[in-house]
Formats: sequence, C-alpha cells, structure tokens
Amino acid sequence: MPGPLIILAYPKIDHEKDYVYFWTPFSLLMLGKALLDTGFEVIIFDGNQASIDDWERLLSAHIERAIAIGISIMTGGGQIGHALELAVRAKGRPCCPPIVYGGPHVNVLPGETLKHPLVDAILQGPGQNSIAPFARALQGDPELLLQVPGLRMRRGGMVSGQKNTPRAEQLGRYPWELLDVERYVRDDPGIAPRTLNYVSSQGCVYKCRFCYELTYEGKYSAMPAGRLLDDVQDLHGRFHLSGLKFYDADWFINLRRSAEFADGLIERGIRISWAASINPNDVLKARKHQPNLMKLLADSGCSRLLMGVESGSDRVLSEIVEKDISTDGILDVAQEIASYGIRGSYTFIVGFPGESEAEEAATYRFIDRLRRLTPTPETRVHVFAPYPGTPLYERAIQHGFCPPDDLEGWSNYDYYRSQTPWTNDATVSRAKAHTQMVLHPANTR
Ligand code: B12
Ligand code: SF4
Repeated sequence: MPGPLIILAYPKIDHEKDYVYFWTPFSLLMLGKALLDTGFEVIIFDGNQASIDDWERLLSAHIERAIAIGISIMTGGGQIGHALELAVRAKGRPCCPPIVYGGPHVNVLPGETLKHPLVDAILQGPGQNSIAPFARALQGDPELLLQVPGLRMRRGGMVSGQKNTPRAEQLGRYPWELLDVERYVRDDPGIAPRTLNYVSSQGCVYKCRFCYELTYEGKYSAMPAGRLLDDVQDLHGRFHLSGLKFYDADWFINLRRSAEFADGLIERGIRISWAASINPNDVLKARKHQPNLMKLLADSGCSRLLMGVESGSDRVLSEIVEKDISTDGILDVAQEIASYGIRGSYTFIVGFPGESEAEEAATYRFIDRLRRLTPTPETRVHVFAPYPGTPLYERAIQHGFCPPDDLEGWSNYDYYRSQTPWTNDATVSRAKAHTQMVLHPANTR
C-alpha cells in the first residue's frame, strides 16, 4: 500500500525564444528519492511539460490525500510567478495541505520568501536532507518540526528547525520512474540525437563573484566515478541514449574523478557523446596532475565543453570577477580544447558594475579572436544581473542598483534584459549579436 503522498512541483520557466536545450527537474528527483526511500508516495508535476489545466486535474485527483506540496523556485525566468499560480490553485481547494518552498531562490532569500501569504513554509539548503524529516514531522508530533533541517514555518508563531548543513548525498540512481523520461530525451545540437541531462555533483570550489554557487555555504561534493559510470551505463541501455549533458556547476573539479569517468566509458564500451562545464583553471591544473586528460576526454566522446570566460578585459577578470586567470591563459586553454576537436562553448557577461565601455568592447574583440578557432566555438553573452547573496550584488547596490523586494518582483528577473541603471537596450542588443550557437542537428556516434 502506498505511503502518505507528497506532491512536488517544478514550475514552468519562461525561456527565451527558440532556446534549443532541454532540462530535467533534478531538484525534485533528488527530493523524490529521499521521500521514496523513507516510505512516502511522490508525484512530480513539471510545469515545463504540463499545463495549468493538468495541475488542476492532478489536484482534483490527489490533493485530498496529500500531506504537503513542495515547490521549487529559482530567481528569474518567470518561475516564481508560475509557482504562485500553482499555489493559488491549490489554496483554492478546501483541503489544501501546507505548501513548502525550496530551491536556489529560497536558499538566498528565505525570510523574504516566507513573508508571502501563499508560502506556508520554506526549507533552506539541500532538500534531500530536509524533505523527509519535514513530511514525517507533519504526520506526527509538531515538536519534530524543530529538528527539520533548514525549516522555517508559520504555525501559530514562527517555527524554526535546525541548520541544514550542505552536503550532496544521495546523488545518482535517480527515481526516473517518477517522470516520463522519453519526454526529456532531446536532440541536442553539438552532442547527440538522444541526449539526456544529468547532475553528478553539487557546489563549486571557485569564487567568481557574480555566482550563486558562492551563496548558502556552497560546498562541493560529487558522486564517485564508479557509481556515476554504473548509472550512465544503466541509462544508456535503458533509454537508448546517445548523448549526456551534465548540468553540474563545474564537472571537472575533481580531476581524478574526471579521468576515471572518461577511462571507464572507454573500458566499458559505452559509446556516448557528452558535454559538461569546466573552469579554465581546471585545464591548467590538469596539465600538472592529469596530463592526458584532454585526450582522454576526446577519446571517451566528450564533444563540447562549456566554460564561463566572463570577460575579455584582464582588469575585469582580476578586479571585478576574481576569475583567477588572464585572457592569455583563457586563450591558451581554448586552443588546447580545440586542438582535440572538442567544441568550446564560451559564455561572457557584460555590464559589470564599474566596467568601462572600452572593457566591454575588449570582451567583443576577445570573442572574435576565440571564434577563429576550429571547431568554431559557441559564444553566448549575458547582461550582468546582480543575484542576491553574491558579492557583486552588494557592489551593484553601491552603484545604484535597486533590487526587487518581493517574490513577484524577483519572478521577472533575468540576465537577458537590462536590470541595472548602467546598462540599457543597446547593451542587450550588442550581447545578442555576439551570441552564436550551433543549431544544426547533432551527429550520431
Ligand atoms: C539546469 C539549469 C537551468 C535550466 C532549468 C532548470 C531545471 N529544470 O533544473 C534552464 C536552462 C531552463 C535554466 C534557466 C535559467 N537559470 Co538555471 N540552472 C540550471 C543549473 C545548471 C542546474 C539545476 C539543477 O538541476 N541543479 C541540481 C539540483 C539538484 O540542485 P538545485 O536545483 O539547487 O536543488 C537543490 C536545492 O536547491 C533544493 N531544492 C530545490 N528545489 C526544492 C524544492 C523544495 C520543496 C525543497 C524542500 C528543496 C528544493 O534541494 C535540491 C537538492 O539538493 C543550475 C546550476 C546548478 N548546477 O545547480 C542553474 C541555476 C539554477 N540557474 C540559475 C539562473 C539564474 C537561471 C536563469 C534565471 C538565468 C537568466 N536567464 O537570468 C534562467 C531562467 C530562464 C530564462 N528566462 O532564461 C541560477 C539560480 C540562481 C538563483 N538565485 O536562483 C543557477 C543556480 C545558476 C547559477 N550558478 O547562477 N537553468
Ligand atoms: S566556476 Fe562557474 S560555477 Fe564555479 S563559482 Fe565560477 S561561475 Fe560559479
């Protein structure tokens, strides 16, 4: 007999037009796994795959036996607005259980989130640590709530749980049965026709000053290569995958794990194209500690590496971003990547607080230089948007940026539009003009 039910919702994200990539709600798969392992029943609603009418149907069929609804939110992309719409529909039902929110936005602005009348509780930090204790506490002694990691909840007065210590346990062996996986398999140009996304680590060790990974005590931990290989082998066979796109913040932090994974793909004969993100300093470190890494990656099917270059100005890189690398160093790394036939996918940010027009122009010149490499790299330019909790957010406020102060305000916030007084529509147009992605169909491996 199924246990008590938790409904987990990943609200829709309003993506830019013609966006070609695809995504899977890993946050909810991780929470789902923790709940299933402790005897709860779970339903996942993915707003990127289903409509608001589907949500209404789900509520009609299941809300009466649900003990909680969990909703994931990140800052921007309209996701918070869609989350509130899901909450309004649920609250309109007479038997709505408590609605708890988690995710990147909650991790950085827990107090502000909890102020909203449609929010009953928040769980800050990795939800795989907190969701099952929360569900258990809802069923039993309210005193148990005081032990739930990361909890803040209005119940009579304010109830606060313990601190949720970041650690990335329970990664992998995701409960794919909670999703219709075929709907997430995608022809990803630059990887392969049957590509699925995957997350194998949490956190980052670098300290780029605009990045969310610096917030909420971001700690790094990753699945060991062997376990990751077992999972990939299983997925490859089960869903006939030809491609894998890692969504880890930086997949290459542990160089030994990276080499073992690539080696393992070759040894086990898993023929798959794959892509992941890398910090340029990983490549420099690999030259010392894993000198054959790049060749191994290419031999194992790595077809694209995504790297945040951020700027073509050495002053911006060192004084504003703290990227710990110069433009010469980045060019050297990009040349190495290209020399193994791996396509670079390089992202940039313009409009940093204190960046001059000449420095922005240097970024565009640097992009032109990188695009002379073969294979021609993809380039994507974003306009700086200060994200709460990051060091550059504070600096942006000093430069005159006025942040939104409620959930609705944060919903329509992203880096495809000008968010600061020192950028404008022209900054956005220049950024778009230098964004060039590979859009032709993927090659089969
Ligand atoms: C994949 C991805 C996307 C996908 C979709 C997301 C998806 N389905 O997961 C796409 C490509 C659509 C996307 C878009 C954007 N993204 Co994005 N994305 C990511 C990425 C790379 C991976 C997300 C992921 O699966 N992580 C793994 C899971 C396990 O981690 P998690 O989501 O944080 O979940 C954990 C906790 O947060 C918590 N949790 C999460 N949900 C819930 C819910 C409950 C109830 C509970 C209790 C806990 C909980 O528990 C989870 C397990 O530990 C992350 C970076 C990263 N590596 O995390 C950025 C990230 C989430 N994106 C970010 C941003 C800013 C964006 C954009 C808004 C960028 C923009 N344009 O301005 C856009 C929005 C859309 C638009 N208009 O363009 C930021 C969010 C920062 C913030 N303050 O919210 C991140 C963190 C990147 C960064 N380092 O800055 N993104
Ligand atoms: S390397 Fe990437 S994920 Fe890590 S702090 Fe820098 S921008 Fe963020």
